[in-house]
Amino acid sequence: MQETYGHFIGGQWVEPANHQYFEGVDPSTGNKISSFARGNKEDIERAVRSSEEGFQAWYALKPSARGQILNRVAQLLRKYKQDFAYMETIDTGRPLVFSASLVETSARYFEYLGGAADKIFGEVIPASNEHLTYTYREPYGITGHITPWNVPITQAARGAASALAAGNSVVMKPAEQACLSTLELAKLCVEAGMPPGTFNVVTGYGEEAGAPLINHPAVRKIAFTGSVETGQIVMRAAADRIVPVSLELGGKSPNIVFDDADLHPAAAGSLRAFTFNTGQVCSAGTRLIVQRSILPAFVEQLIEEAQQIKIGYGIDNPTIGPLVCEEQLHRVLRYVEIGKQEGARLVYGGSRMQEEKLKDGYFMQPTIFTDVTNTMTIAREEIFGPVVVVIPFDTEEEAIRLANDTEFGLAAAVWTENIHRGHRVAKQLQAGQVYINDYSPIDVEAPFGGYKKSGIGREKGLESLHTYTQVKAISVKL
Ligand code: TXE
Repeated sequence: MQETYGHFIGGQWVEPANHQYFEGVDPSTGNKISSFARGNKEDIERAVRSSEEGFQAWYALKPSARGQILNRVAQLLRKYKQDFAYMETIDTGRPLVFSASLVETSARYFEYLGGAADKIFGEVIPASNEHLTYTYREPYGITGHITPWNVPITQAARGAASALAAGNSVVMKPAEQACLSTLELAKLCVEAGMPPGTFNVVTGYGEEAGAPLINHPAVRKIAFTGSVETGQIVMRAAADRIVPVSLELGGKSPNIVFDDADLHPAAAGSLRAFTFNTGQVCSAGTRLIVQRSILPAFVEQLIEEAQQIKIGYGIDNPTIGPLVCEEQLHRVLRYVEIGKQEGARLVYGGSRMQEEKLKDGYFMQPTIFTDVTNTMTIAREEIFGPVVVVIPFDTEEEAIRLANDTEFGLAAAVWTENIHRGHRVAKQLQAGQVYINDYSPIDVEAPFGGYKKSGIGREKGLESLHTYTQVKAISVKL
């Protein structure tokens, strides 16, 4: 870890064109951790130019050679797991043990997609008897990635590993709130043998560094994860240039608990669903839809579970750490006020932590609202903090209707001991991922992405290789 970071372009640290830096802050203490380059259009220009060369060198390699390098990245991530976990923790506040597990997930992205690099097949198509018709899946060239701050290491690894496995080069603009691990990951890729320029990182603010990246004519594919509002800006920019865009946006994911569910694991899982990473997860289960007959017992169990949560500095391995920055804390607390004003009943939490040790950090209690209707603001808008709304239902049809009554569609869950009902309900839920009797995003092998306003396209799994390739059909007269 360095005191000052430049951009990572062409395999080296590069000073920002305007010589300006901004401070990264540890959300547990409010203390500065490092200074980061404040990128602008000139820096993006430089990164894209370098990435053109990077693409030529990377795509010239045999697919299996690219795969071997990606596998080496995975090995190095494991070798430096503790260092990366520490960086993630001081940058985001997340408990160290979870950061370490996310470094392992990141290694898995490189390993899994590295293994796929030489298995991106075309097809022979029986079009006519006089022709041989076949397809190639080809990379786009330079891909531009804009990532958020909630899980920076896996966001960076997920997009980069897929794009690189497919033969593209990458220019990434991580979120200004947490960019440390993305920079170090790009450096690690060079250590693993990736040609310089294949994976460049420009840090800075959205409008200054993100906008020139998505508008750059040489960037042939854009991948964005973040808010719906910024996603719309990204999509408009992509429309102006007619480049493909994949978007992974927000969520307000329903988590349905039927009265035949095993109560204890359902309550524990439902608590994890909205508190993991202090609720800063796009697929968090934030609308808890509970069958009325078990509502009092379930809420009581949920509160009991919430009381067990330890809040503290990520480095001390609590259950949850702080929110990522002061702005996010205030945003979440504003939603708590809106919930109260709308008539929802606050039955647990709802406040910033006042404890002496925690008062300078951005900590808040897990928060549970009952007496919520699905039309309230706190049931409709993504809060992105450890806040859940509990909504009752009577029948299976009503549960499905409530679950789907949202403009989002990223994830959903169903808790029931009735296997027929579990599958039946899962099939009717409008979401890109559905969990039955669990609330835990599936590992790197399964596709991930949103229905409705939660996004377009899929990351993760082999499906992500389709996101980062275009198809060419060739026909030969026999
Ligand atoms: O997001 P933004 P913010 C949601 C969550 C959160 C809210 C706001 O509800 O509370 O969004 O977070 C870059 N051109 N999610 O403001 O603005 C920006 O620099 C190009 C859900 O942090 O979308 C950062 O790198 N880029 C989400 C990235 O976009 C621009 C995770 C995301 O920032 C830009 C994060 C512009 N004009 C927030 N403006 C999820 N789906 O996981 C900003 N950026």
